[in-house]
Amino acid sequence: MAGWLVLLLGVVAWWAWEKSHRKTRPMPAGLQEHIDLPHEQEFELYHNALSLCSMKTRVCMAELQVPYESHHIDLIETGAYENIGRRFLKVNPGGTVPVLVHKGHPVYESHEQIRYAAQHALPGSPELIPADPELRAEMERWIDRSSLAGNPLEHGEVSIGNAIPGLTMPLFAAMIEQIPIWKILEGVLFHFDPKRPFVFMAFKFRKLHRLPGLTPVMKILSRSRRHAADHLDALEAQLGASGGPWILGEAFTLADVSWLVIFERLVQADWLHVYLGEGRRPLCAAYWEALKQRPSYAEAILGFPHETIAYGTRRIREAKTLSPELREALEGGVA
Ligand SMILES: N[C@@H](CCC(=O)N[C@@H](CS)C(=O)NCC(=O)O)C(=O)O
Repeated sequence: MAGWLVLLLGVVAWWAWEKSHRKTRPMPAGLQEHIDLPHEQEFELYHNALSLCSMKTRVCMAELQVPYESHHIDLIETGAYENIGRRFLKVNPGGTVPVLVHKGHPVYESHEQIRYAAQHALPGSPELIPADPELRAEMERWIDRSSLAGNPLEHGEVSIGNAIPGLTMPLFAAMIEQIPIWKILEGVLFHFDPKRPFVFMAFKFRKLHRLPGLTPVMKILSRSRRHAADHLDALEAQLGASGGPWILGEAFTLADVSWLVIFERLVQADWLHVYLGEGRRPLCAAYWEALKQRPSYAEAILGFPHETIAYGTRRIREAKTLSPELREALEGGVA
């Protein structure tokens, strides 16, 4: 009995010590000149293969042809909670990726990172911000309409970026099959938002085919699907108005950087056919084909393959093929 008590006290003491050394707090967006981080290159990027926002900053750096030191940080979906480890929290006490570091100073929030990188790229880098103030304002609106800001499961009506986490839930559920429970437990103990690890636990226990039984998840999913459809309709109209091939017309801008990764996630989570299949939104379909031809797509997306993402996409496709009920639950209704 005394032995158990000592063990229990030891565990609690360890947890309390760890917790006090893994303090997180929301960080302000943009460049933090007062923070100095160790660095070797002018630009360094802390990012994750799956993360939508990380993909965006990688695509931006590739478009600008700016080299950077790459630090891959695992999230639980790709294998471990490295983002809430003591080392990474020194880089971002907010515990999220991506973080762009310029001359040792971090820039937080991917939509700020792409703006910052485009303004501080090397001389001779391609221009991704239009000089014309009206076009620039238009570009900003399309960046905002694809950014992930605030609570990732709310405000999908404002931005498709905030509808994406909801749409990614089946992919999370599939990927988490590959991750041992004890790794998710680390999140339960130390994550800044304890609800998130619990959701992953629920996915782990329910498994993909029983996802439709999780009513709150299905509510978020169907709301996110509706919001995504509305944003894609707006994009279809914009591509028609601008004449394409890009959002603002002839010039490829940060708005396109920001939307490229939205389409990539629709592929990864197996939604693309729902939104663009059978001739739906033909201008978006042509736009996505054109985006995939950009060298930045090969470099920043295909260049960072991840086994667990590939497994997750395969798994969703197989599960929907094997179970028409699952397909109907996930895909039926609004497109
Ligand atoms: N608004 C932020 C979002 C950052 C964010 O939430 N990143 C996610 C990955 S896309 C993350 O690091 N999540 C870690 C976690 O939930 O444990 C940005 O645009 O950079």
